[in-house]
Amino acid sequence: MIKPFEKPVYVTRPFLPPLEEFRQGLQEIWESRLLSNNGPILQRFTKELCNFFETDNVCLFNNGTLALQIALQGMGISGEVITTPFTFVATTHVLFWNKIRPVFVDIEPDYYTLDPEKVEAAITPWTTAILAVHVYGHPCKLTALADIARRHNLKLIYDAAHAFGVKVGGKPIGHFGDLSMFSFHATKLFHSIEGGMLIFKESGLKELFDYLKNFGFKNEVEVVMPGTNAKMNEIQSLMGSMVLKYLEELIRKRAVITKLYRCRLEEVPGIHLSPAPSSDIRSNYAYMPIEVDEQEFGMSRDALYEKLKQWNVFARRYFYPLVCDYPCYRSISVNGQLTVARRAADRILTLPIYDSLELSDVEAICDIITSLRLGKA
Ligand code: T4K
Repeated sequence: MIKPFEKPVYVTRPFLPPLEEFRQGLQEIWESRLLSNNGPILQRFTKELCNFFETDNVCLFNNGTLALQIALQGMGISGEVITTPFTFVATTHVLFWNKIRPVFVDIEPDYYTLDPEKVEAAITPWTTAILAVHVYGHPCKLTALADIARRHNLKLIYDAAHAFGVKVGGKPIGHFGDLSMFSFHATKLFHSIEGGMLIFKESGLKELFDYLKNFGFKNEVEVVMPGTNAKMNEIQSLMGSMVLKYLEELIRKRAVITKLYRCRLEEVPGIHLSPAPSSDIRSNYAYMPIEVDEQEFGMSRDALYEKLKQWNVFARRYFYPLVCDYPCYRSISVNGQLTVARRAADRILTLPIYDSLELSDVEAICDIITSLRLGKA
């Protein structure tokens, strides 16, 4: 008989730097009394990220949603944008806030990213951009999407909210496409409590994004455009800067957890995992998605999700329902059947994964899942 966990095991827990380290950082803020508006810690953190991403084209924001919303506005994206319905709602909301029509197309079945063939088929004279998501940190079909964007003269924008630390062919994932947005939300592998970042090709966008996130101020008396307020503050920057120091260690720990999950679950009938990534990809192990086949497993994904709660395990159905099924987007016609996306939304459960999750807890979660299949639990 497997015992329930004494304390809830959540899908994620944020990494926190040692409190004493953070306190020392706060000391600097207490002395300067600079809390926001392009303070010294934000400037330092920006430089650290420029080094990390090997580019000067970095702009920080108070969250990923506003970062992406401002990106679309600054780049002048309009008309229709081809995107995925299998994502967090914010990916679509930023289009709505820019009065852009989302065109939802299907995803591919291995890594759940936009299917390039479906993208190409959905292009119309009104299409101005592709907004693809590196969902779970899985890189999109980068070459195929870049080829389509080039041939049709479209901007290629990546929602890389899940992909901090991912590299492809040795290059940081932010180097692909015209622009990438990263979320630094507390639930992410890398976080700054809340926060967001844009990385982009065209250097000229930096000034524009800086205006847009700070009310359009050029100086004390000049407002050059109607901007909003989307600035990252000093405490967020401090947290981000401290977490960055631990990033490699966090990724290493998650790699070990992922390996154990894969080893325990890949042979379980009715549980399907994405293929291991190709050797040129450095993963960040941000999420641990499994697909549950109701027939083979003997229980639906939703039943498993509910059952796990009885053991104090709070997995999540990222991403269910599909964005196009939320009432606010239901009136938008979708392109094609979205067969793969619907299947993913109905079958995927994301299991707990975070640096401080003990391997013995991973074993216990796998024991619960396998025994539920056999009807023993
Ligand atoms: N694009 C994509 C593809 C995204 O996934 C996201 C965000 C965005 C864009 C937008 O970026 P941001 O504007 O958020 O920077 C969470 C996050 O709020 C959201 O940031 C994230 N995606 C999404 C995938 O997940 P919830 O509603 O699932 O979070 P919540 O509060 O239920 O947290 C999940 C678990 O994490 C909790 O059960 C316990 C744990 N937790 C959470 C928080 C906030 C902690 O232990 N401590 C914490 O402080 O949305």
